[in-house]
Amino acid sequence: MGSVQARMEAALQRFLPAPDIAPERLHLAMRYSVLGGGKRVRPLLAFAAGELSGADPARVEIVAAAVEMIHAYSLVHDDMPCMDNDVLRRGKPTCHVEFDEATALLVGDALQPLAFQLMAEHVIADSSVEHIEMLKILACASGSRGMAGGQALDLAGVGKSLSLAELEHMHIHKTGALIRAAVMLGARCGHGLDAEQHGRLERYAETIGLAFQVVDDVLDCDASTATLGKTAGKDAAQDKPTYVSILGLARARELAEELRTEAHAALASFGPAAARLRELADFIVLRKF
Ligand code: GRG
Repeated sequence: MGSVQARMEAALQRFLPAPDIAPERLHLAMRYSVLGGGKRVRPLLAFAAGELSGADPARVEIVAAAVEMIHAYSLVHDDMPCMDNDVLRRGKPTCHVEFDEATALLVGDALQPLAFQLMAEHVIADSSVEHIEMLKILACASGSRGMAGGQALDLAGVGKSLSLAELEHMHIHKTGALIRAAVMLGARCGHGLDAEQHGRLERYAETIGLAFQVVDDVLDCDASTATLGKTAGKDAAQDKPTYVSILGLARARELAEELRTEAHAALASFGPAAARLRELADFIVLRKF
């Protein structure tokens, strides 16, 4: 994990505009929001899936950086006063607090196209048809039928009681879509998987995407602000429906374990090549931050 995280930090440093290029303040804010923090779970998943499909790590680095830029933009916008209104992210002041709201908005506006530019201008596939398909995967995962749509459902759910199915539907989009894209794009950088194997990998990705959110909800009421590097206890304070509010803490923990078992089952026939994906399912469920 450490080597992928270090590699990603160096890659993102290179791919982001330098802070002395105009407009300096925007570029500084983009770098502030992307660099020097975060678990890099999505890049780790992309590299693990790439390992499974025999991908060239130089290709995986591109898709992993693109996904991480979309993720970073989503956090910057999510923290803004018009959305979740938070002041702490990755252990430091949120982008709009450190800079200002207009800059935070522009950081997201600029990171999103930069992700697509990066994928468009590097060779990440053997054919242009596959290359366009990969761009489409990221676009769909980010848009109104993916992450942005999930965020809309999340905002609409504040103060309401949701059923478990409705909560799951929201999270499959808000958090799950980008996690799934990270796995599938990493795998598509290689060429060793057939349609049936892609299906099993998708099942793995969807399962850990949900597990990630269940654990996030558990940690929100279970861990401290200092450990998380973001404000703990916010879901309850904002009267947000979560796995913990619907199922209770003990059942939510059990559900995360069940999802971990399901994720392992989806990988069963892959053998040792899926070792990293298995480890990441464990990390996602057992993490404490
Ligand atoms: C603003 C269009 C738009 C979307 C925002 C994903 C999202 C949608 C908002 C994030 C809100 C949130 C805290 C969701 C819980 C799950 C989650 C994505 C947590 C943060 O991801 P980590 O834990 O963060 O991977 P790090 O900092 O480690 O990268």
